[in-house]
Amino acid sequence: MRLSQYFLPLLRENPSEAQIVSHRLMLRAGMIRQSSAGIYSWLPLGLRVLKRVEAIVREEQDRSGAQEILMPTLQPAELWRESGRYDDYGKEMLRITDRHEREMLYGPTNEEQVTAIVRDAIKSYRDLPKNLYHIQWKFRDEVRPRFGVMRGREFLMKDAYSFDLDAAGAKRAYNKMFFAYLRTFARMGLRAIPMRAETGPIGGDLSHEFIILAETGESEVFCERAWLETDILAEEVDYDADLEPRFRHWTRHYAATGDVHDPAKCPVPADRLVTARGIEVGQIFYFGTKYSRPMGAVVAGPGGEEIALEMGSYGVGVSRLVAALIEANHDDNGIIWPESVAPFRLGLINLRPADAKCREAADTLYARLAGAGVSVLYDDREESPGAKFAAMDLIGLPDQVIIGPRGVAAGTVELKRRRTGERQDLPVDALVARMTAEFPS
Ligand code: 5CA
Repeated sequence: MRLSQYFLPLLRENPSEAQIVSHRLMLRAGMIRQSSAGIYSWLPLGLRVLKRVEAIVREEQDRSGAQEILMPTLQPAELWRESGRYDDYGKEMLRITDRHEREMLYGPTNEEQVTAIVRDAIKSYRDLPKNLYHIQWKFRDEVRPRFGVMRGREFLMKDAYSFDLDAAGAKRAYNKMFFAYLRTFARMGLRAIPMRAETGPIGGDLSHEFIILAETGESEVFCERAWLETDILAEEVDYDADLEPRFRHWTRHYAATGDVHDPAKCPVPADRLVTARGIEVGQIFYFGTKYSRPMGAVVAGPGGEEIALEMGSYGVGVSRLVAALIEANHDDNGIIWPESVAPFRLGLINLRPADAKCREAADTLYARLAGAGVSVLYDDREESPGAKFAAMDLIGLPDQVIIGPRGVAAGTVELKRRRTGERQDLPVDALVARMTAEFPS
């Protein structure tokens, strides 16, 4: 993509409404714009990151055996009356009336909707287990939407729902999601610690929140110091194996959110306990028959007996993750994207677009890299070098390749790694080989 043609409305000044660094940088880097309180448009650069985050979430869900569906954003109120949550949910639910005076709502979550689908389609124990997920916009009329997409009113969530015949099956489904989550966040380069958590309006008695420690986090959390030295899993997981021993291993260190932490009962001595703030990027729940019983999601067992389905639900804050990734990866000059979610692999800066030789060298390199499948944002604008460097640092692509008259004369380009600031001159062929070896097309 040529920057001269790209829609990238950068802001020079820090927007006054943004209180945390990720919100500031998302606005300054032209990733999002606010539409109304807690509701945002995603601009090209932001959307590319959102899609890459979504793709990692999707790959790890698929790998674990969950199947993707797509449910609507608007749901009928009757479904929520069946579960009893229509009145309980309170003001956080955005209620809508259609032209026929039918009561609808913009879904804050989908337990009811998916339970109705499975209830109508699955009648026999032979058709279980199942785990269905979707990646869809949600709406929660938060009292205090804040911090940009971190706590929005409209936000993108991956939510999965498992259906099993008994509690043991439901725990197997829970364990699979637990490991899918460890892998998902690890692939994004994030240290997300699974912590025992309260179940809130979703219900149930077993739940973990996946928490990234950050000073700007909204939750108060407590965990054993050993967690901070643990390398969080990205290794292979055999989803057909019994994951319970491994689950025990990964939950052996104490970690709990403020809602469930009880200092009087905490098993960890004070000198080994870390009290911190964290960002919740995912939460998983086991709630048994809370929805299946009132909604009649039952199947016939082997002896013809009725079995109410054992359920769990599993959420990832996809849009929140984009902000969380920035909280975890930035410096004074801007964002530093991990390669796995970067909007472009590298930024190509032509220092002298007016110089015919520089232009030809940069155009040729751009075409070669693009042809090899490397995503490149090519700064071909007539701007000062300082402005170009500042813009590239702000948007945080993992690598910058700089072309100037000196290098062109010598047949080299300069490679700058955004994270370390390390610079090196490379022959053009070596650069292309390196980029294509790292990212085979
Ligand atoms: N149905 C269950 C699991 S599928 C559920 O709704 N869980 S949740 O309430 O914990 O939400 C799942 C994830 O969505 C959270 O872990 C969080 O990362 C994200 N999330 C929740 N509320 C917001 C919000 N207001 N803005 C951005 N992300 C949010």
